[in-house]
Parts: sequence; structure tokens; C-alpha cells
Amino acid sequence: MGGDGQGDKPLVRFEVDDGIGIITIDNPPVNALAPGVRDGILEAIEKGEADPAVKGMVLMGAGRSFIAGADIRAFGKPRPAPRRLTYEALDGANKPVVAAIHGYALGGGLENALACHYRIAVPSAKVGLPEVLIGILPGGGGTQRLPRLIGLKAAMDMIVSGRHVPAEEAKELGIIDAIVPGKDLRQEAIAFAKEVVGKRPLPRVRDMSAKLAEAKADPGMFEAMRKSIARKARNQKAPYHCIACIEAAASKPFEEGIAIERRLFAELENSDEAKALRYAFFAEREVAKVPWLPKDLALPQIKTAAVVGAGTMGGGIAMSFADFGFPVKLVDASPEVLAKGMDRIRNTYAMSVKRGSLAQAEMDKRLALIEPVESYEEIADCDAVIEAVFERMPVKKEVFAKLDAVMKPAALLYSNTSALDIDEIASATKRPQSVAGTHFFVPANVMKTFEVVEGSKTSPVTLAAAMKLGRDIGKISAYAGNCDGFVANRSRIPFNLEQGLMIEEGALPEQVDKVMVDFGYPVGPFTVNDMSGLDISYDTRKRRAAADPTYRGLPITDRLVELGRLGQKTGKGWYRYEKGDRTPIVDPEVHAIIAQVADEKGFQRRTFSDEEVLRRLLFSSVNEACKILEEGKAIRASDIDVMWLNGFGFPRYRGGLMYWADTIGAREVYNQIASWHQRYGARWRPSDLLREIAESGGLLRQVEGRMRR
Ligand code: T1G
Repeated sequence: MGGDGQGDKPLVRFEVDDGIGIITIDNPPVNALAPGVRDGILEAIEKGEADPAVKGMVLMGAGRSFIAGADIRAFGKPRPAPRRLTYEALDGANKPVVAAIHGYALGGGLENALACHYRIAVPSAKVGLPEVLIGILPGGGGTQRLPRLIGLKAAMDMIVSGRHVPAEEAKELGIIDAIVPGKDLRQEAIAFAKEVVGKRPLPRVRDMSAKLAEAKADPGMFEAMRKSIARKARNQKAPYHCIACIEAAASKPFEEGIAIERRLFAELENSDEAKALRYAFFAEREVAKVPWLPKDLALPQIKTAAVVGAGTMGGGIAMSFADFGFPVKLVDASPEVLAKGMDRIRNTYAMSVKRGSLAQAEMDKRLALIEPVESYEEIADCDAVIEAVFERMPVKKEVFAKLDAVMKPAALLYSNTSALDIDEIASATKRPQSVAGTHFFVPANVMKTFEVVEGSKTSPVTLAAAMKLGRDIGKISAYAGNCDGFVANRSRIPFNLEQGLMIEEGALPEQVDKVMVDFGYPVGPFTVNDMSGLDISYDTRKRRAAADPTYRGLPITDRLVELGRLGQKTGKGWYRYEKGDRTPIVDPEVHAIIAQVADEKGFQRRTFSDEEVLRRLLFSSVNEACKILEEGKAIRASDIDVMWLNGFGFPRYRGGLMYWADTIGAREVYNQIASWHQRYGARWRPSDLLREIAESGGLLRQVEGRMRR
């Protein structure tokens, strides 16, 4: 039934089993609702309705999931209008239809289930309406049915957040009628269907209105939701359109609500934010692919991990493992550091429990998975070890020499270094083929970017195992070639430099921060500097200046540090802070310091337009990203976008650094950089690759890295 699936296998099957018509969708890998699937479901319903032997029906998915939603690849392209909506056919059926859910029922998948008369699920199933995460809204009646089934507030929370709801919670909310063991979902669904075949009237969600009365009790709920999302939903339309649809459900008849949903969906489908969010969605799947690694590579099982170094990073990394059920040993030779590290982990979990984002029982379970140990011998049998000690090469080499001596032969030896040469680290061992970089971003237990750095001797198995390990602990693994700063930090360094130089030329921290917050960043770069502490980069600059007399330091930033203005931790940095408050306050004293150093150094100061501030920061990184791709240190431009979205807080609805640059156009970016090259010299030398793309009229986001393999 339905169009042609894999070869001649139908996308939708219909079989009658013991008086129950079983509609099975079989469109791997996630049973997306491609046109043929929708037609197949319609044909099956019509068959079941027409067959007197059929007393009821079951809608279910083959493979690993129910239905993951509409085929996102089809958006933005012309698509055939269905002869009839499956939702209406399900709703309108005269025989009960039971949705039997395993894996995921998301988007149009859940909307089809909501149009069924009953819904059952296995315990591990998850349901959701995540359309807002790709810049659209549930366009299959979800904004009208879900509120009728579970109430306006609960529906609004699910639709505006786009979150996946586990089966147990879905049952409590009223989305799921029964949780079944899932030993044989098909038989369990048939049994459920047979129980309800005689029940009338058929429970049609569209006819349920009792829960809409919530709006009378709390008419301000919609405005309250708008206020609560204002910061995160800045510059975006989809979240607000979602609220508007649910508001319509509260006050208008079903069909009118559907018409509003359809109109607002159409406004969003081809919006800039929807296109950018769809790009980000697929980029985050593409990034997992390392083309030269064989698909069927046999990988070692990583069941136990160890982390060397119980500092902030080491603790965060240990939590990353425990959060996903991995037993992990945290090793530090200093009992005090180890104890402090464990306290920090405990406090971090306790904060989550206090905020309500983690249950106490879950905290206890995760803590029990983290075992503090003081000797390397105690981690010898771990499958993988992540080194997270001080960012100094001699220290790292000493650790790797010890690991080499102690770890079992099959152990994978990874370093969390953020920039140091993986080959040099590996040279401290006799097994460089087992060494790679696995670079976590701060805070390690939160940030998703997981940079996997390949050394010249790293084996394909070590590399592939690291890519998989990242995904297994909920990260987004991204390949990086071995070079100073790897890919993410290296592409960010010019941004940091321009940020400091513009202050010398006349810009002020508050102007730069406002430009970047208006662009969509959660906070501005100077506020971030105050959070992390100005002394960190100060030490690096001093070390580089000592090693390289031509090194271009940042005297204004240095002066703040030398005056004890280290940021939030000292109550003042680029801004000042009231005691116990993290709100940055513009400080005239900083303006005076800037003016004084500029005077001492003879800096010519001028005013900056907001556009120049934005372009100076981001174009410098676009140029560096092109150099990284030119050198074959990144596999594709969209990988760099994934790193910026998940490691640097780049606004997701703008797609990523390279995706955004395309909205300006490679030619304009190149011309601007070439002109700054004339004005400022070598640091603005345009990448050859950027020039080629500008000349060819190509898209930066589609550039492939020039891998040397
Ligand atoms: N459409 C097309 N391809 C999809 C897809 C989708 N909806 N979902 C996944 N894929 C591809 C994905 O690109 C990857 O491809 C492969 O499937 C495995 O995905 C009318 C309008 C379901 C939780 O937003 O959240 O319904 O890289 O690696 O980690 O109102 O996929 O192998 O070539 O992510 O196990 C709403 C999106 C759509 C769900 C599974 N639905 N998908 O995660 O596998 S809009 C969504 C996911 C809609 C209606 C509206 C996840 C997953 P490739 P994966 P996973």
C-alpha cells in the first residue's frame, strides 16, 4: 500500500488478524510521513472500514519507531496535496482505531495518534510535538487536539518547548490510554482493540471540550507564556504562532482553529528561521559521518571509563558519563583535589535537584556511578580514559606516559586538551594509534559540542570509537584535524582578537555586547569574559608574548587584569557588579582606563556602526573557518556551524556561522575582508577558498574540507 518503499516493499501494510485490521507503516529509518505513507494509511483505513470482518483497527510502525513526523526534507519544496488528510480519515472512522506506539511518536506521528480513538504505548516510548524546534508548528491538528485531550497549559508547555515526553508522563497527562509491556506490541494492540470494539460513542479528541474551560479559570495564561519565553524566543516567530494556535483552540470551534493553524503554519514553513533550523537539524546528523571510516568497523565496547584530573573539567566530564549510566572512575593523585572535585560534582547535581530538573533518586544513582580513586592502577582495566589535567604539555605527557604503562592493551587513551598537539601527547606513549583528542566544552556536563581530534597515528578504530563515545554520552561528536586550537576554538580566536582590538579603536564593551545580544546571543562576549575571568586569557597572552616578541597583545585587557578587575569574581571587570548580583553595570571607570591606555599607546579612536562591530567579529571567524577547510582540518563547513551552535551559543535560528555568512553572500564577505586586509594587514588576509567561493557564487555552508588523506 502507498507508494514504492524500499524496492518493492510497500510503505504501508494492511492485514486482518482476528477481526482487527493492522495498519503497519514501514518507511525506514524513522517512518517519516512521506506522501506515499499518507496515501497508504488512507487506503488501509478505507479498506478496514469497508471490510465487515474488521471490527477495529490498529495503527503502528515497523522497525524501531512509530512515526517520527512529516518528512522534514520535503519542507520548502512543492508537494502534492493529499486527496484526504489521514487525521480526518482516522477521526471520521466508524470503527475504533488504536495507535500502538513504540520508539517515537513525534510531530505528524503524534498528530495521527491523536486523531485515533485510543493510544497505547510501550514503557520506553516517547511522544512530542517538536515542530517549534525546526521553526514551524504542529500543522496536522496537534494545536487543536492536544489541548482538548490534556488541557491548554500542558499542551502549550509541550508545543512551545517541543520536548519529548516519556510514556509514563504521557499517560499521566492523558495522551496515552494504557502502557503495555511491549513484549509483543502487535498482540497487545490487538487485545486492546478487541476490548474497545463495542464501545460507543467512539472517543473523538476533536469533540472533547471540557479541558478548554481552563482558559476561563486562567485567561492570562497565554500572555504569561509569551512573557516567559520572550528572552529565548527573541527574533523568532514560531513559538508565538504556537501560542496563538492554542489560544484559538480555547475560544474557537475545532474547524476554525484548524484553519488558523493551517494559516500560521503556511506563514512559517518557508520563513528564514525555519530554513535555518532545518539546516541545523540535518547538519547535526551529517556531522556524525566521517566519510573515510568503514561503515562496518568493529568497535571496542566502552563499558567503563576513567577521567584523570578532578578539576572543574574533569568533574564535568565524569558527570557526562554518569548522566548516561556509565560507571566512571575519577582519578587524582591529590586526595584534597579529589575530595574537592567530588564536592563540586555533588553540589552541581544538588543545584539541579533544587531547581527541579533532576530527581534526588537520579542524583544518587549518578553519584554512585562516579568512583573517586587516587592511583592509576585502579583505572587500569577501564575501556577508555579521558585525561583532563592542566593545559600544559609537560604535564599531559607525564600523564600519558603513566597511562601507557598502566592501562590494559585495548584501552583507548583520550585527551581533553583544547588546543595542544595530539601527536606530541601521543608521542609519550608506545601506542599512539590508541590516542586521540576528545575536547569537551565548558561546562563539560552541559555543552554538547564534542570535538574528536585525529592525530597522525590515530587508528580508524580509535577515531570511530571516540565519535561513538560522544554520541553515547549525549554529545554531538564533530571531527577535527590536529592543529593549534583544532577547529572550534581556532575558528573562534580571530573573533576574540577583533573584540579586543575594536576596544582600542573606539568601540565600548557595552556596544559590542548589545550588538551580539540583539543578533541573538544569550549574552555578549565581554559579559562572557567577565563570567570566565579575564586572568585566564591574560596568562596565555603573557606566555605567547614571552615566546614571540612580535606577538600582538591586548594592553587594555591586560591593564584591567593588572588593576585587579578580573570580572564577576572580583566584582568588576569590563563591567561592575553589585554584591551578589551578576547583572553587568556599565562602569565609567572602564571608559577612563580605555582612554588612558589608548592615550599611552597612541591609539586613534573613532565610533563604530553596529554593523561593523558584528561583521568585524563574525567575518574574522568565517575567514578562519575557510582556512581550516582549506587545510583539511574539518570535513565540511556545516560541521563548523554545528560546533558554533552547540559550543558557542550562536543563535540557532540563524543556522550557524557559515549559514549566516551565506545570507550576506560570499562575495560581499570576501570584498569586506579584502578591504580590511588593505587597512589592517596580514591578520585579514582573505582565505583562498573564500575567494574561490566568492568568485564561483557558491555557498559557504556547502563547502567540503580539502582532506589530505
Ligand atoms: N524527516 C526526515 N528525515 C528524518 C526525520 C524526519 N522527520 N527524522 C529523522 N530523520 C532522519 C535523520 O535525518 C537521519 O537521517 C535518520 O532519520 C535518523 O535520525 C505535520 C509538520 C526521531 C528522535 O521533528 O527528532 O511532523 O542522517 O539520527 O538519533 O505537524 O530523528 O541517517 O540520513 O536523528 O534515533 C516533526 C525529527 C517533523 C522529529 C530519532 N518531527 N527527528 O533520533 O536518529 S515536522 C521531528 C528526530 C511535522 C507535522 C509537522 C530524531 C528522532 P540520516 P537520527 P535518532
